[in-house]
Amino acid sequence: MTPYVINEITTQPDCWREAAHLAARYEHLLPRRGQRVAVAGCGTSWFVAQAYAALREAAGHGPTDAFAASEFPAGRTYDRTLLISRSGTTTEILDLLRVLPGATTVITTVPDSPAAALARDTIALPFADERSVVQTRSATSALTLLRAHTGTPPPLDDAADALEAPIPLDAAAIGQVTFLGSGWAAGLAQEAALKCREAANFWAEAYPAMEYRHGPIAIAEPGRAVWALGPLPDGLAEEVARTGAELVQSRRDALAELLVAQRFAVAVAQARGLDPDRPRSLTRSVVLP
Ligand code: F1P
Repeated sequence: MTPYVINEITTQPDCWREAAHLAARYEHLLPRRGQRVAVAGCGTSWFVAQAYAALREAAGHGPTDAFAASEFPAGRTYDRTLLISRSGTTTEILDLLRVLPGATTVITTVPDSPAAALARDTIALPFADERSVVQTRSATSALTLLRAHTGTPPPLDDAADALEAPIPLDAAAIGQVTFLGSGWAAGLAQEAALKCREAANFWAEAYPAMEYRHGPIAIAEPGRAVWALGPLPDGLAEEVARTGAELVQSRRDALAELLVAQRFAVAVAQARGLDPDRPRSLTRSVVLP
């Protein structure tokens, strides 16, 4: 049987179109320019939060902090707090919603979830929900909505290309991948690495690109790879080449390049005889007793 995640990956451009339209419809629920904003999530949703925070600040919309929901600084106040949770059932998200003061908005694929009931406002993307445990289109659609709100439309041409392009590494042979990205793409690099760990039990790491020289490069060697989401800092490609590791780079928008990384993660799972929809030790969301 074809894994659900394959259909979920390939339908991302359609979901992104719809998500970008929602940015206009939910304008009144999204942060205004100049507001101090916090955004939190767990797992994939935390990495979406990181990417959005960097995007919003870079667009000049105001200070934006991203937190793992469990690490939200108690007592800190913001003009708006966004919580991202596909399921709307994650324990840390619900715990946070119970204590947060002020304007909270949940972005979820499940409009009647417990998180939606606790939040002041809900932005729902039911069309982007998944059957796979592994998040793909729900996360990229949430980010596309938030990105559209900062003024950037979805990179649909690059996404179409990313879904057709050959997977740039031999999924059956490569031993390790480190994903790198700068600014908003640092969060996307984390998400790409998480996809590999979740879907394929594959050793993948991620760093802000300029951090890579500060230790992680020691892992690079022949049979391993470094994969850039977005442009690399000057000189880094040459340094990676000297290690003997493969370097993957493209001109695609970093969010579109994430689709290639998602496809790679599924290819590794399949090469290993694993079901990428049912990752070892994972459930759709973490619900603690
Ligand atoms: C968050 C999450 C997923 C992860 C795993 C457990 O869920 O951490 O990112 O892949 O399946 O749950 P959610 O709060 O976004 O529903």
